[in-house]
Amino acid sequence: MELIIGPRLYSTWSLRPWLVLKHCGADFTVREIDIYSPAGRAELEQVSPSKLVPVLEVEGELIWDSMAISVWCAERYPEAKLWPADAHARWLARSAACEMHGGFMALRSECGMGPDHTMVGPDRAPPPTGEAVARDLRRIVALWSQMRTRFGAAGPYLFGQWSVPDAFFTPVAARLRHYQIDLTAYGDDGTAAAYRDALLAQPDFLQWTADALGAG
Ligand SMILES: N[C@@H](CCC(=O)N[C@@H](CS)C(=O)NCC(=O)O)C(=O)O
Repeated sequence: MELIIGPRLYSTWSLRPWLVLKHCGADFTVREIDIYSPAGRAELEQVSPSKLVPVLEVEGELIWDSMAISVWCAERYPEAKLWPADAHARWLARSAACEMHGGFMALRSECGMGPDHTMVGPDRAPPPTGEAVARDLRRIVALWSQMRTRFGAAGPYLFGQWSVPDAFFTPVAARLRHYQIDLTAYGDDGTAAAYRDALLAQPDFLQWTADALGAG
């Protein structure tokens, strides 16, 4: 089984399924493609049906899209409990992960990741100023605070124990750090910031960080 990813320093989409596979204890190799180089682009054209990363190659099939890979993982590794056991929490966890998967476009574009802006490493950028990104940040603070308050008693993650939404929000935590965003300006009473810090402290994310900086 091979996970094909973009550069670890800034491929937010690639980080998500990698975290999910790690949480499952899956035995997989990683192929990192420099999608910003002509040779990497050519390789991507060969290996990815959508011409995007990530792609999981398993049993002769290519599964593209980070959510599709996460859904496959939940099927293949039920013991990893990738979604909360409580039905109500599970419904909301799926909503939260899907909201991240398909939304927060202003945050993504104004606080982009790429060769000049990395998810890991010491460089930092000034905070964003646009109203659209402020709306996204207020929504993230509200969502994180509500879920943590309601479901967070069993652990530091969004629904207490680690689940798929944590993988999807880890790149958001990295953007908040890189762009030095003060969440209190968006309504946080400290709950969202504590969750951000829990995501940044995940051992698997620290491994990704070390690998990214080692390769970078
Ligand atoms: N919905 C896809 C989005 C994947 C995506 O946008 N990947 C970016 C990587 S950071 C990409 O491959 N970009 C290459 C390009 O746009 O040419 C997923 O979740 O896997």
